Amino acid sequence: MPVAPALDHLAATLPSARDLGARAFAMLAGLNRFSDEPGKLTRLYLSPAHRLAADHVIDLMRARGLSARLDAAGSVQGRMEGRSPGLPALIVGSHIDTVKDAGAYDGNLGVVAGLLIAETLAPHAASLPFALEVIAFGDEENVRFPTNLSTSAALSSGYEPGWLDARDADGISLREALAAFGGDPEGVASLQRAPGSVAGYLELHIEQGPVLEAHDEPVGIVTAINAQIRARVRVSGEAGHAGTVPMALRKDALAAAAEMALALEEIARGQPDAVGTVGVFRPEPGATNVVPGACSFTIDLRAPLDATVKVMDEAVQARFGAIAARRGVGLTIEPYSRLAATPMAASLQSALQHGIARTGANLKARPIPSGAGHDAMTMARTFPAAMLFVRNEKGISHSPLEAMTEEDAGIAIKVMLETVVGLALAQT
Ligand code: HGY
Ligand code: MN
Ligand code: MN
Repeated sequence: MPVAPALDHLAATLPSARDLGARAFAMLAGLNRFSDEPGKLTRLYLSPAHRLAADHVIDLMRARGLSARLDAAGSVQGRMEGRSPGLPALIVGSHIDTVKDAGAYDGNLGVVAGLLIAETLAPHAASLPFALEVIAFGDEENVRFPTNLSTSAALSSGYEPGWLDARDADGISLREALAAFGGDPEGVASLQRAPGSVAGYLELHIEQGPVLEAHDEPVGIVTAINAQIRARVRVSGEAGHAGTVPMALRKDALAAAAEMALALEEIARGQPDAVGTVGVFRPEPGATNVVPGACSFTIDLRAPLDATVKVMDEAVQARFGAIAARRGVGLTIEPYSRLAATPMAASLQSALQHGIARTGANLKARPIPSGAGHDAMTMARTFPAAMLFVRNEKGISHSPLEAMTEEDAGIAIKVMLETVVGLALAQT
């Protein structure tokens, strides 16, 4: 079929990287007004700020020709039909939930990129060989509930019905929070997409690491996403008077947990390209003059290979058990998240390489692994998925110090746009 003249014309009239960068930063400023903590960016899954941000994204989508709705799991789904209704969708997405006191770009940038791509392609939708969808997932950070990329899992596979009964720190269940948010707990199961209904998933995301900056390159193509295990650990000892219990008779839960945290650090240091983190550490009762009777903490183990994560997991179990036995304290380790190492689709990696070439800029298509988890991991379970990384300053992320340049944002969104146009031209 001859290339639709509109697409050929479109390819020659795409907005510049500079223009895309400026529009992206303006859109990010608007989106990041919505936070649950004044003066910080905190937007946890199903929070009031998440709902305000979701409503804002719905408005942005509708203003750009997408039909848009909040889905049963609390994500925002926007869709634009292609040259005929019901075609498989090319999805451009990321997440709008954040960690506590987050940076402005983690997740949000990828959603804004999708909006700008939709805006550019909308006038030519009737020539597109696929539907275009933009999705703002809502639970990628899994900070509020012990879930695991739940909202993208709902569309792909691996959504665990038990998550609906998980409770946050205030004892609110995900089911209750989702209903109050305007989602539909009973409707989550029907979000799952048939394999043929999604042509592919593309996600633009800040690297959150130092590699691109070290090579002075603005973008990289993700080859695979690291495997990870997360678990909750609870140490139970004996609370006591800090002034009277002799050291030799103590069952100090915090001291035992601290020794375990250092053991975890040592285990991770001993494995190739592995990382291990204790991010949450809660001694009880938390009073100066009380020997802690209990201590709960989380562990997060990651590595490029499943086998390495398995070795670390087994070493942690053994070392933690030995520490607990020696100190006479109780120990429970409850894994709540396991993600296998996830290669990105070769076909979409080459589409991104082609997109980089189409920009005509002198850009390298550096292959780069991802240490951070992303919704692309779950989407890759069912559909071809790929990610483009963009440089961010010193790789700092999950911090208000997260920063990037408008110029790099524009370059990266231009690459994403050219990738989508390239996919359309190739299928026309
Ligand atoms: O923790 C992660 O890897 C991601 O940023 N949620
Ligand atoms: Mn992210
Ligand atoms: Mn993140």
